[in-house]
Amino acid sequence: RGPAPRTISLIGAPLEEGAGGQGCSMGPKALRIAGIAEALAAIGHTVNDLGDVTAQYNALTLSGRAHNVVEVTGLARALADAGEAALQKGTAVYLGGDHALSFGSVAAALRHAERIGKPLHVLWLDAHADFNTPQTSESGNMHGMPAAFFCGEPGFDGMLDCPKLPARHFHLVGARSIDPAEVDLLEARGADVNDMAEIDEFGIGAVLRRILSEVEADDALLHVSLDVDFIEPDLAPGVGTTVPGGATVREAHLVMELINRSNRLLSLDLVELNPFLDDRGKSARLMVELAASGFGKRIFDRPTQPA
Ligand code: Z70
Ligand code: MN
Ligand code: MN
Ligand code: MN
Repeated sequence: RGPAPRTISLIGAPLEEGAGGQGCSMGPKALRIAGIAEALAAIGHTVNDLGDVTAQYNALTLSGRAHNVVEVTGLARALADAGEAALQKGTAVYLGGDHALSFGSVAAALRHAERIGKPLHVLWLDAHADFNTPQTSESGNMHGMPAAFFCGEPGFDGMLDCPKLPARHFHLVGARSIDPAEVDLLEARGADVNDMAEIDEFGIGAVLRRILSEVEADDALLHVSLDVDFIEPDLAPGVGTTVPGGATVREAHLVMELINRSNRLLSLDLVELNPFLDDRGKSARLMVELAASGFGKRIFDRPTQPA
């Protein structure tokens, strides 16, 4: 007996202009080769791969540092529209692409939640907070900014329209590399920051159960954003920005299993996979396995591999 069947739309977002280096544009292809559609279908879900979105570009400048804002905005707008349509039919899984794609995927979730009159919570599984603005960012890389955008920080005028997420509905888990300006902003806005020290002290299960109980108490929908660098770099090397001390395979699986059990999942980002840096598809396969756990694959369904 498996989980209740869902209709899942896969939407490719081959964005790399939000990151500091190249390679994430190959992420959607790598996730498809690693079997994302097959893995979700094997659980019993109906999977529709909508292909990669195509962006249209319009002139736009922001004040401060925001590299490639035209490319990021074009992709994000196309993704927000495609995502919004997909969410009318069921669940969306976004195949990234760097983390700036979440400007669009979270916009879609916020628009959908508003339309059906439910609150949204966002679970951000990441070594980073991605809470910079063009004013605070040292790097200018827009993959470090989506959470500040959808929580309503100023500095993103003209990018795309969506309702804003209350910062206390932004649940950051796995953080271990937050810039000083981000620390101040997260604190001032009341975001829910759970760093690795808390995971070590209380266990990731306790942290997740507390977050999911808040989602349940709000009768809310949940968007999950999974950055490859949430996981320990040795286990998932296919990412441009590695920070030691990440989640183990077991911790990451437990997170996804608890998300599945909550039955609140609206949409899922799989982001920052850089196949150019990966080790024989290892990170791509792990991301597919984690996504499958989020949609009801059980740990005892896994085959034993030959040595
Ligand atoms: C840094 C910045 C970041 C991801 C790196 C790093 C941001 N805080 N995000 N990798 N996914 O440049 O803003
Ligand atoms: Mn990120
Ligand atoms: Mn990150
Ligand atoms: Mn609330």
